[in-house]
Amino acid sequence: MKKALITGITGQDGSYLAELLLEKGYQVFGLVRRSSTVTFERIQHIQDRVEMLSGDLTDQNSLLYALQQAEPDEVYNLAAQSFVQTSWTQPVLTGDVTALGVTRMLEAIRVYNPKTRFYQASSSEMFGKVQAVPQREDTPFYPRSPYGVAKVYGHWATINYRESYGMFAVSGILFNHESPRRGLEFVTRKVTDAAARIKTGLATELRLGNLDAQRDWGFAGDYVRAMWLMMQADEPQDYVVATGETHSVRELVEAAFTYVGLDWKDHVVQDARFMRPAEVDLLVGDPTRARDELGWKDEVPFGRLVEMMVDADLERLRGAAAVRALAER
Ligand code: NAP
Ligand code: G4F
Repeated sequence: MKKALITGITGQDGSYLAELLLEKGYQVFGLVRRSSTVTFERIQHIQDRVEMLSGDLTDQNSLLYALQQAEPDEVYNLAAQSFVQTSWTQPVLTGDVTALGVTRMLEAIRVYNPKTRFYQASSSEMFGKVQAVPQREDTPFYPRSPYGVAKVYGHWATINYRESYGMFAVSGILFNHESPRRGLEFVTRKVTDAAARIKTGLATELRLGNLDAQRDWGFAGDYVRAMWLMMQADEPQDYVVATGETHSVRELVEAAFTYVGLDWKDHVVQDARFMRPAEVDLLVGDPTRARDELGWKDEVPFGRLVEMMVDADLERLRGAAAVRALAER
């Protein structure tokens, strides 16, 4: 039985990846950091099938200890301070976790067992102010946030350990991917949650920043398959994982509100608080290498993704309302 250690298992991608690896018969370990509240909401349904190990990407010894406990064949490093906006207010923490955390894990693997395969969650944010359209594996980086800068560091650290020590260390340059499990602070989930709230009478307006930004949005469940495929390849290689289609935030809002029968213009208010000091205007990836070499393809188109997320938010809010009504009887 293969063993995998996932950092960031309590996050969106960690939860989908853990499900996938369990389906494939892996023994799954998850690195979780100490918290005063429970953070297992996304993995509740599989919690008893996963072994949790306490650790933090800022704590070198905890990573070594986790490797000793799990003895994994594969490590998926998904943990990060992953919210771009927060990276301007917490740039040092973002660098510590999202950049140096990668080196800490690579060092732990090098010392403990350099034969362990390593996956790094790189990001299309590295392309930032894009130097080519669409973006490919060889497109130069131009990060536009402390988060993007930290991801460039992690990306090159991964390549450097591969080249310096011959480790099987790979980077997936993943474009935005979303799901009903997406954090509420990211724009897709903020929009689908708001559309559902307004539809059910719980809210009347949605405050957003830049409506012109364009993103290549796919479904997280599809993207974790690409991570696993990259780790099964004969040779370590970096891949762009994307749909190849781009949509603006305005189109996203329109799709979500139209789906619930509302006119977005009646509810959306632009708010300077959600504008960024430097914006990434346009992301669209070219996933040709992943398609040709890994046989990977996205399966959930943009419109279906938005509907799936709105449906899940409606169901959650209606469920909560039914519970409240029962309690008030
Ligand atoms: P997410 O939902 O924000 O999850 C982040 C995870 O990292 C959480 O489990 C969090 O734990 C954990 N974490 C944060 N700081 C940590 C620390 N110091 N030590 C250990 N764990 C820590 O992110 P996601 O959307 O699943 O993304 C997964 C990875 O892919 C991230 O590295 C992200 O930057 C990258 N990425 C994401 C996308 C995307 O569109 N989703 C695209 C490209 C790259 P808590 O639950 O305790 O907070
Ligand atoms: O949903 P977002 O916050 O995602 P962003 O910044 O693209 O980053 C996500 O994708 C990256 C991959 O490219 C990941 F590496 C990263 O970890 C994260 O998962 O914002 C998307 C766009 C931005 O242009 C932002 O300015 O939406 C725009 N936007 C407009 N109004 C907003 C809002 N974003 C948020 N979060 N909130 C708003 O109110």
